[in-house]
Amino acid sequence: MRKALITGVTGQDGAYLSQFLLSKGYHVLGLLRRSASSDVIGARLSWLGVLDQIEMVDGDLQDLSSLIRILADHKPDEVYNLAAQSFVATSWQQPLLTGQVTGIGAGHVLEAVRIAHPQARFYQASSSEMFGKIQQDKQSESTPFYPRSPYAVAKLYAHWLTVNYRESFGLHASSGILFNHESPLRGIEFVTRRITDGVARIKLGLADELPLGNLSATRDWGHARDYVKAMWMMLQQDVADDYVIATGVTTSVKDFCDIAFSHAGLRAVDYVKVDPGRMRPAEVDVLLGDPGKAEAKMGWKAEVGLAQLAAEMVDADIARHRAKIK
Ligand code: NDP
Ligand code: GDR
Repeated sequence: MRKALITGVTGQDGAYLSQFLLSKGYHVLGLLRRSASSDVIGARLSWLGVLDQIEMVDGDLQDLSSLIRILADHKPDEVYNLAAQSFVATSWQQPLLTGQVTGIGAGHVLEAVRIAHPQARFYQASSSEMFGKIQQDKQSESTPFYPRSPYAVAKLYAHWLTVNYRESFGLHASSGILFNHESPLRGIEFVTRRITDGVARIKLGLADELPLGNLSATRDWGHARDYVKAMWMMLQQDVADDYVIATGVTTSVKDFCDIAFSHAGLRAVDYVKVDPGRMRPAEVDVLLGDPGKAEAKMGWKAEVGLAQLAAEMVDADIARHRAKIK
């Protein structure tokens, strides 16, 4: 039975990747950091019905010794480094913590692999945020990076360290440059989920407006379920490499609002308010990915379109709020 270690197992992608790997017959190990709220920490895994099929191992991305011990004891075939301080807005409030976890933390995982189990195949969760102030209209693996937040700077460190460990030590280390991907399990602070949760609360009479920040930013949004499959595909390649994972379509925050509100029979214009306090110190205005390499080399293609994604998220949020009201 193949064994995979997932850091960030309690997050959105960790949950979908666990479900995907379990369906492929893997033994899944999840890195779990100690929390005083351990009763709620597996909520996403429970939602997908996979929590009790995962072996949790105690560790933290900031604690190298715990990672070395896990790699030495369990010798996983594949290591997926998904753990991060992943919210861009918070990275201006906690830039150094973000650097420690999102940047140096990836270095800790790479070191643990190099020291304790270099045969493991390694996946790094890189990000389209690294393109930041875009240097080409459509971003591919060869587009120069221009990070616009402490988060993106930290991700760039982790990205290049992954490339460097592949070239220096021969590790099978791949970096997935993933564009935004969403789902009903998206964290509530990210814009799509803020919108679909807001639609649900307005629809059920629990709120009468939705404050948002920059409505003109555009993102290339896909579904997390499609994207975790691409992570796995990268580690099945004979030669490790880096891949852009995206849909090739970009949509503004405003248009996402229109799609989500209209799914619930509402008009976004009646409820969305711009709150200047939600603007970022430096914005990534437009992102649009070119997933051509992933399709040509791995046969990967996004399957879920934006309307279907938004509908699934709105329906899930309405169901959640209905269950609370009852
Ligand atoms: P989430 O924010 O949902 O999950 C982050 C995970 O990291 C959580 O499991 C969290 O644990 C864990 N974590 C945070 N700090 C530590 C730490 N010190 N030690 C161990 N674990 C820690 O992120 P997503 O699932 O959305 O994203 C997964 C990865 O992909 C992240 O690295 C993100 O930056 C990256 N990414 C995401 C994209 C997206 O659109 N979703 C696009 C491109 C890249 P806890 O539950 O305990 O807080
Ligand atoms: P992003 O996602 O920063 O792209 O990072 P987020 O959903 O937070 O923002 C997307 C865009 O929406 C604008 N926006 C708002 N954003 C939030 N969160 N809340 C609001 O009220 C709001 N109003 C407008 C933002 O300014 C921005 O332009 C996500 C994360 O998952 C990263 O970890 C990942 O690396 C990238 O996607 C790819």
